[in-house]
Amino acid sequence: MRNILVTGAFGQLGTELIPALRKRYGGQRVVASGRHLPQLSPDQDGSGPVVSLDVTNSAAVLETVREYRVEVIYHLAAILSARGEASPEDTWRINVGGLRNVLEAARIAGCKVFWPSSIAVFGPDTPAERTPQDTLMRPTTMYGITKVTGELLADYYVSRFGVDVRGVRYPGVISSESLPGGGTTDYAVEMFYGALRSKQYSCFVRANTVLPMIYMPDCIRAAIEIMEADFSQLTHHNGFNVAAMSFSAGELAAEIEKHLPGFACEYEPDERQAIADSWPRSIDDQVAFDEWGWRAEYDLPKMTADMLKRLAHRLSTH
Ligand code: AKB
Repeated sequence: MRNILVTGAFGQLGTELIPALRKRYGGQRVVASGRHLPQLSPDQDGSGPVVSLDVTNSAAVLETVREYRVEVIYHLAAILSARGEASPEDTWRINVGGLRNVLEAARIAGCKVFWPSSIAVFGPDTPAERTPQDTLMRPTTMYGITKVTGELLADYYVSRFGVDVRGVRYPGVISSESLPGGGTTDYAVEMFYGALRSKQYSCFVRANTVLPMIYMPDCIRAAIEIMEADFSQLTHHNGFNVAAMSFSAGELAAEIEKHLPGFACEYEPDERQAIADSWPRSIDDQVAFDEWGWRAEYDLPKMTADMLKRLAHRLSTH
């Protein structure tokens, strides 16, 4: 039996995708890889293979794919939007170079690939409300530019080489098990930590900033469902819009306060405000529903209640 390789396995998505894949397909079949290997958490420790892999090293990517007899790659390794503005060179090298190396290895070794794009492919000229699947994509961040390039490259590998590459455009991802790093939507996760730890948070975007978000269980389900969809039913392959909820930073604070009375959120916008302002406020994901049946389960109240419960438990036990 051939195996599944996850790159960027110790980031925000990987931390929860790895256990989900191991539960579904078997622990020993799922190879978790990262440039730097962390101290293994109890649920990762011993639950499956772990390997050090720098995705910018094309030979190492192909070697790992061959050594572990990989048939599916979930390629998550990337630099996010805010960090991308601090290091545009590295962002291009890792996001575009890394993807190209993975696609080449997939072409040579006959693998199927999942690659996440982002709402960052859109820019200030894109319709901001219920942004359609196929629309203007002129992002103003390096991260967004790498994601548009990635979507085009992934589609090229589908049409030119017949490689099975699929993916979705994630909105901001909210999760209880690990913090995101270097993104613009990070405030939506940090706010929960601030609320539980000290009943206060200083938010780096304005209260009226509205962005699309998704809760991690939906995010993981989207990755698995698109990969298990019937390829012949897909017209699009990469960059499916997936929506779950849209809310302002102030609405999130108010929802948290319902559970934690006295929670106080202040707003001190920084340079990330401009990035947030260039992205859509809500997403139309009808095409994902039509082609592979996508439907989100979590809205703002349901996500907030679950997130507070899980994070409170995690913070009290770590
Ligand atoms: C970011 O904020 O950079 C990411 C994203 C929306 O892709 N969370």
